[in-house]
Amino acid sequence: MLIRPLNIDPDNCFIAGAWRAPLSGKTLSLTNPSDGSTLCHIARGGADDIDAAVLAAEAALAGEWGKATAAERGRMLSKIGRAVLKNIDELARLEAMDVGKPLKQARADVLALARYMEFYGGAADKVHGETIPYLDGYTVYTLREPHGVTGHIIPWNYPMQIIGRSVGAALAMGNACVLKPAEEACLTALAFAEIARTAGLPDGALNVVPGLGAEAGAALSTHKAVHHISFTGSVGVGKLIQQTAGANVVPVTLELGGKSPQVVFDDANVEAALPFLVNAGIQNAGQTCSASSRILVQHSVYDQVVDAMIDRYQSLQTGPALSDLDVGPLVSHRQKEIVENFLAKGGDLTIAAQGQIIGDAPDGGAYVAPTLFADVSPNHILAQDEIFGPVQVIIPFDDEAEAIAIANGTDFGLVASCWSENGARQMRMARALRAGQVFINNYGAGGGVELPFGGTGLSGHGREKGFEALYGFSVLKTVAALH
Ligand code: TAP
Repeated sequence: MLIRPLNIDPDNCFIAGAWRAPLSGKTLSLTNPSDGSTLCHIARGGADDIDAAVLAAEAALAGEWGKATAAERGRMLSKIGRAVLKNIDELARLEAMDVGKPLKQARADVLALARYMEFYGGAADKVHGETIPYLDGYTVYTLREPHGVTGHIIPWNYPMQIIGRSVGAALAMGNACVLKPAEEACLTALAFAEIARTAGLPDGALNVVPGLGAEAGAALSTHKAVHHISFTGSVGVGKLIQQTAGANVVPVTLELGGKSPQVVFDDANVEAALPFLVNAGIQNAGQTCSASSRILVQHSVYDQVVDAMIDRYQSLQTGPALSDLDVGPLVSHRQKEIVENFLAKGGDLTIAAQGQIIGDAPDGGAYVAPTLFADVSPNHILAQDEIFGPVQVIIPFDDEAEAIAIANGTDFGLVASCWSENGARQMRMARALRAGQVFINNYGAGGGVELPFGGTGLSGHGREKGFEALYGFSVLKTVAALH
């Protein structure tokens, strides 16, 4: 079945620049989370398909793609970025239907994907080795080389953004990629591969094998001819991949979850903070690794912040993705169940406010009303575990030391922000907060592709985005010549 106008054949894998039926002949059905209808069937790729994709990637490295200069690779990526932009309406609509994301959020993801291609296109020929002064008679220099075949296992929440940051950086450095998208959301991954092929990306440089994590994903992460794994997803699967890929001594980048705090001090510009406090929690229905699910507020401004957040929550509207409201459905009924189980664990807490699910939201949709809890103890399960839904907790604190202890008091360390007008406090907090990214008087800095991104603790390790990703997707070789 062809999805036009993007020309994707979703019950097939995309291998060596062509649509290929999965060798098992099996498919999976893909559901529209806005109404529960079946969108289409997708390939249930398995180990044989992963083998074929890895072979195609190796052939690309031995052929045209492997021989391309850094400047040629860069031009190719820039061209793909422009082609992505030309398809913005179709890609956004496809993502909205597949993931359940409100249309304007899906459009932002397309823009980000195009921007990643532009950024990594421009950066491809700017990463290089160096010469090193050494003993008399030696010339010593380093080369930055691709790993070879890179494996990319991605989740359903931001397919296009994660493809941009990981596949974009890997291709820039001259790797050939095998991508295993999530079974709940693989359509834009397939569309991207087709757009890249049409733009001229050589066959085999990017291969996409949809399927189940336990089948296609496991086969990719344990494949002996894959030389680097980039994984974004849950902590449990991340730990597993660290072990299985580690058994082949393959480097792994893990971008896992978070329980990211925003800390609001009494010297903050509260008005400026308010939109960030809520938006960072409910964007993509809270299904964001960097979602801010904990809001820490100093006592003297506590009531003001809680009241303002309650006001905002009461105006939030949830409904079908194509209606383009504040919040869409969750990606699946499975995810809805996970979030509802968490809400049940908050039964001892008082709900401060909830958004509304609009009256004509289809019964079959995976909707959860955004829910705000106030006066939550830092050790409560809702303040400790990643929920991955539109749920935020507000926690009061007395002073800076207590704020730091609470903010750092989970197993995660992805993002944190500090709201304060005191410059010295800003600097102290930037150092004290345990997180891969700290934002001062903002949250997320607009998601710029230039900013290295990754975590510490259970949030993972390694950095993607920005120039830093290019180092991760390449290997340094030292050459010492005696003459
Ligand atoms: P995961 O199971 O971690 O899925 C992420 C990716 O890994 C998917 O492509 C998945 O495939 C694949 N995968 C699953 N098992 C695998 C295995 N044994 N070997 C290799 N790959 C495997 O996440 P999920 O089930 O979609 O979501 C569950 C929870 O994970 C969420 O509630 C949330 O807490 C967290 N999560 C975090 C993130 C980020 S960005 N940190 C993103 C999504 C979810 P299939 O899904 O196709 O089976």
